[in-house]
This record gives sequence, structure tokens and C-alpha cells, in this order.
Amino acid sequence: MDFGAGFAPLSQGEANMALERTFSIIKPDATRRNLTGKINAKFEEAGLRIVAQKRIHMTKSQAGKFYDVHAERPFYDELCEFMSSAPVVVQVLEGEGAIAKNREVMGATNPADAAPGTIRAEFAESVGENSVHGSDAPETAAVEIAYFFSGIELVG
Ligand code: DAT
Ligand code: MG
Repeated sequence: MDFGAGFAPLSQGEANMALERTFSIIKPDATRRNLTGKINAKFEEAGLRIVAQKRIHMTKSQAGKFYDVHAERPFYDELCEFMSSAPVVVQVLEGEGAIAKNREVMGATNPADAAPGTIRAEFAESVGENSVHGSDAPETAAVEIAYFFSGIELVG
């Protein structure tokens, strides 16, 4: 196939090398306050593309499996109760360095420590009800995406 002068299809993989996907949840405190659009605007303004998204209402046991890594923490039961208390929006965000970029846009876990302009600084109600979840590493991103989405739902 002739792609025309200057078009080098094989270089596309290289150009996309730093393109990453991360998993995000807009949590019950935020969906309750109708903040889905405002939070999505923050992602998009930061250059993150929402390549998959759906609104679901988790059971406590589904939330428990998702947060399994925190099972021994004192706030685990409260966390699972909260995450299953109302609908959430689960999403896959794509962009250059998406995992770190999303953590930056989210802000610190405790909104009192979150930098001005971050989602948690602007919207979070407390350390427990802090509006968003974001994957913390490539391995967790892959596992978390696969927990909620099938390949055919990822439409980058
Ligand atoms: P993050 O969501 O910033 O990755 P984390 O992985 O340490 O933070 O904790 C997961 C979630 O657990 C966090 O978003 C809210 C809840 N959580 C963490 N620390 C808490 C605490 N000290 N009290 C109540 N909930 C807490
Ligand atoms: Mg975490």
C-alpha cells in the first residue's frame, strides 16, 4: 500500500511508546453531587482521553475484591461500604504517562494535603470520601482495567 511521501507507518509505534492507560473511578460522593462532568473536564484539560466509561453500582463484595490490597487496613470495611453506597463511574484514561498524570490531576489522598486545582482539593469531602480513584502503577492499572472492562469496550 502506498502511504505517500513522508508517511512512515512503522514509526507510529515509536511515537506512541509513552502512551499509557490507567483506570479511574469517580466515587459515590462525587456522583451524588453531580460532579461527573466537572471531574471529566479536569481529565480532558490535562490531556487525558476517556477511552472507556460506564456507570455501575457495585455490591459491597465487588468493592471488597477491588480493594483487596487494603483488606488489612482499619478503614477497609468503611471503604467498601462507601464504594457500594451509590453509583460510580468507572473509566479508562489514555495519554502520555497517563498513570502519573492522573495521580497529579487527582491530588493527594487526603484533600487537606491536595495541591490547589486538583480534583481532590476542589471536590473531595474527606480522606475516605475523596471523589476519585486512580491506578498507582502499570501492573495495577492492567489488573484494574481488566476487572471492569473487556477489550471490546476500550475504544481509544
Ligand atoms: P489513593 O486512593 O490516593 O491511591 P490509598 O490507595 O492509600 O489512596 O487508599 C485507597 C482509598 O482508601 C483512599 O482513596 C480512601 C481510603 N483511605 C485511605 N486512607 C484512609 C484513611 N486514613 N481513612 C479512611 N479512608 C482511607
Ligand atoms: Mg491507591
